[in-house]
Amino acid sequence: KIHIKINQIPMEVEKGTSVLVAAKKAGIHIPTLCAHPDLTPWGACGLCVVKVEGMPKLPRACVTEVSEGASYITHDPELNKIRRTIVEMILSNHPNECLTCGRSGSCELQTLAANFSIREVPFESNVTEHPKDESTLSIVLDPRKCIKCGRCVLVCQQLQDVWALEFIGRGDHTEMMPAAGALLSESPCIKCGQCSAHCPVGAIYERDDTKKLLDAILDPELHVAVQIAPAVRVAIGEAFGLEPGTITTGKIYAALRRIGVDAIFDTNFSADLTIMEEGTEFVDRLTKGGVLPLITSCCPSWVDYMEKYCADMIPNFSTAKSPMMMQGALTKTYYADKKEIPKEKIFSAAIMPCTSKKFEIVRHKDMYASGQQDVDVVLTTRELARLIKQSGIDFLSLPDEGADSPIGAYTGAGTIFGATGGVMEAALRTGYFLVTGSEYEKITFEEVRGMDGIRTASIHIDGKELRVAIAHGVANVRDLLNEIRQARDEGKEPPYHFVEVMACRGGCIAGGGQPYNTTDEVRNARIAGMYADDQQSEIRCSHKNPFIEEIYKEFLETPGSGKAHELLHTHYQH
Ligand code: HC0
Ligand code: SF4
Repeated sequence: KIHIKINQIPMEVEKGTSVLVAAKKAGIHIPTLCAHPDLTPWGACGLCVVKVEGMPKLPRACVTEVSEGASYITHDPELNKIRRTIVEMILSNHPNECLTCGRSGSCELQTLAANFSIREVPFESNVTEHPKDESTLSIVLDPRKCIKCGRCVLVCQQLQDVWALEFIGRGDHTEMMPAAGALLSESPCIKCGQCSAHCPVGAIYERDDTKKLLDAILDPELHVAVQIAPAVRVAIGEAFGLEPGTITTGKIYAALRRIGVDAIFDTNFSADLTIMEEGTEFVDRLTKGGVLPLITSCCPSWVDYMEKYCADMIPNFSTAKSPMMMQGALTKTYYADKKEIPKEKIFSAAIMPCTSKKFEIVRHKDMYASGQQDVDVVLTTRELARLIKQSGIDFLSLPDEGADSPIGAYTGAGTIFGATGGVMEAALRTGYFLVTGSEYEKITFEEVRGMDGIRTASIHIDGKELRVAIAHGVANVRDLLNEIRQARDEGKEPPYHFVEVMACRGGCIAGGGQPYNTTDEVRNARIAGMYADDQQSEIRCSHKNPFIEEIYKEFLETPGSGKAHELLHTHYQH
């Protein structure tokens, strides 16, 4: 432990703690535009300068470790003046477009300018002209608004190991963009949107598709059906002042009805269906000697990464579509038939925590399994929050409503898909039943939960050992894949039977389209919300969802049937 004083308050902190983090522990907020708890600090913006008693220079709190006996001053009129000048200089290079900026109201630079009472900028304005990059369906890059904090580059390189964004150029001319002037669509970008979730300003943001949904609602010819993803329900409340992890499922349904949607379904229903299809595929491979490990494929950024960088693993991928795409295909077939609505008159929308889902809906011709585009538009959690606000809905005072039938009811297994390890746990609950024919009494598999980047566990079912592995955050995947490849190339038994991968740290609860300010603390709270939703569910195993049993009986026949393959499975390409 190290003993320090911050603003004359004595405190004890762990060795290696930065002054920035120590101050936060003392309840003192030092401003910064570049540091983020997910990323290695690099002292780029200079806003976090502090004073150390007895020392002439002003160290940057984010990259300075506390030293024994030191006394730090974090705020005084002189430091305020320095910080104000830094903000003014950044503003002189930043376009004055707050009114039409997607980050207005949540922009960290705007907040600083407001807090420092900046009324005019004393420096000459110098905004670099650069066209927007709108080449992907998921995110928009607006380099003119970039303040060169580097968060997007660090997240793309450190958390995702993708390197789509790089520091291009030197000094004042540095730009954060794909190498060699390429567009994002030509870069290795996997559309995870983590850059947009970490950008403090409006330089990278989700493509806004709210208008597409509103236009469909306005069209009297169209029947608008919306599904909501597992992770949305534990995060959207943050946009209305609720704590991360608060479950607001019933209010989301109610809000969508008031916005004018005709039918409200839940992606969690299809998560249960995915378990039936993927679970059957797994048990089939296990018992008939198919390619193992089976690797989950419901995360579109992970699919994009795999197709681009590890196509040799395609045989390992589950052919089951993601729950979102299954739900879309069923909306325009099973539901359309039941309601006697022509499928071309159905507009199918999805609310997702993810920017990559915007691209998944057109990623392969299999995404048109109904004969139409199965999902017409994807809105992220952030977009839905805006839509609720612009619709004049007081979210917090909404009643809790239910989803519509028959593809709206879900089990606890469906909901935990949103957390890292959740797909694995849901699959094990049903896998146990598929293998043994009896129910697993304990229901939960705590050994696959947690936030370690790679987790492995041995599960014993019916006297057989099942080895499973879970990775989240693409940077954690490489070692795991190499271990699997090595065993394969040496003709050895695979090190695992079943592997779950999610591209974002924490899983979908921390997807690139979730409310801002996601840290591990927030991730853990949202994950706790997912497990609480599971715990309070009456039915907690996918195979026990009565509507799943019904859809097989009425429409899909059996898991893995020809019809199931036609609608619910997909192909991958090199
Ligand atoms: Fe996910 Fe999904 S769990 S990818 O993380 O599998 O986005 O929340 O909707 O499709 O269900 C995201 C979240 C989903 C899908 C589900 C899966
Ligand atoms: Fe990198 Fe993901 Fe952003 Fe693409 S979307 S640039 S992969 S962080």
